[in-house]
Amino acid sequence: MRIDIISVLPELLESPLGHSIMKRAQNKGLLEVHVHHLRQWAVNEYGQVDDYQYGGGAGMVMMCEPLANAIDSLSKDRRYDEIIYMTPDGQRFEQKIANRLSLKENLLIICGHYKGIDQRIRDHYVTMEISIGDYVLSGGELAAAVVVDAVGRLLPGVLNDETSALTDSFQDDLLAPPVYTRPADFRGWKVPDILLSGDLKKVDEWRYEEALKRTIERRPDMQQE
Ligand code: 6GU
Repeated sequence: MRIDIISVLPELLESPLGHSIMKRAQNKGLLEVHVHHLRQWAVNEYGQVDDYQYGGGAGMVMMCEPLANAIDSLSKDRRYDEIIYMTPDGQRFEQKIANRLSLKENLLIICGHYKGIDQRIRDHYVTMEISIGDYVLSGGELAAAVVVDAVGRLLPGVLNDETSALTDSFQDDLLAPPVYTRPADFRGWKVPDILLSGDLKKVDEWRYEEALKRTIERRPDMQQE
């Protein structure tokens, strides 16, 4: 999968996407992330990419022309499956959307800043608008990094243990069960006996029951089949 990102603050994306699993995904050639500075499509020598909003009011708006030129230019080299705009008024990001996006070949993500981007770009180019939750960030970059991470780790071959994405919280509309490692007794705090029993069927049943209990208690809003 290839993901292109348009941003006015590319530095914000480097660290989150340059480590651990995201680094491995890219080193293995399973994920390509290309961050493009919007300024290279600025309308003048000052590198202007935003302007005052029509109708007045505080806050700048990202202009049509640099964004349209950026998208047109990038679209010459490949056909994007989705052109995604990161915005707090978008569709709430969740595991099912990550799953769906992980099946695509080419994604283009636009990170907004200030008051956001000119509505006409949203109307004529953007195919999907994503929010990562009901709070406001200073820009779309951290949200884009969240989406790239959630999608990238689902690509076949990225995780070491191929089954481990399947047992994540949310993958079956269930939170994950508690986990333990050595020692079996730490300060008198014991690991549940069942996990030491070696009975894999019992362990699986216990994990399922714990996951269910945790989900009902903490997330009564999550749909139980
Ligand atoms: Cl995608 N962008 C911004 N600026 N704030 C957000 C967000 C996105 N999702 C939640 N808050």
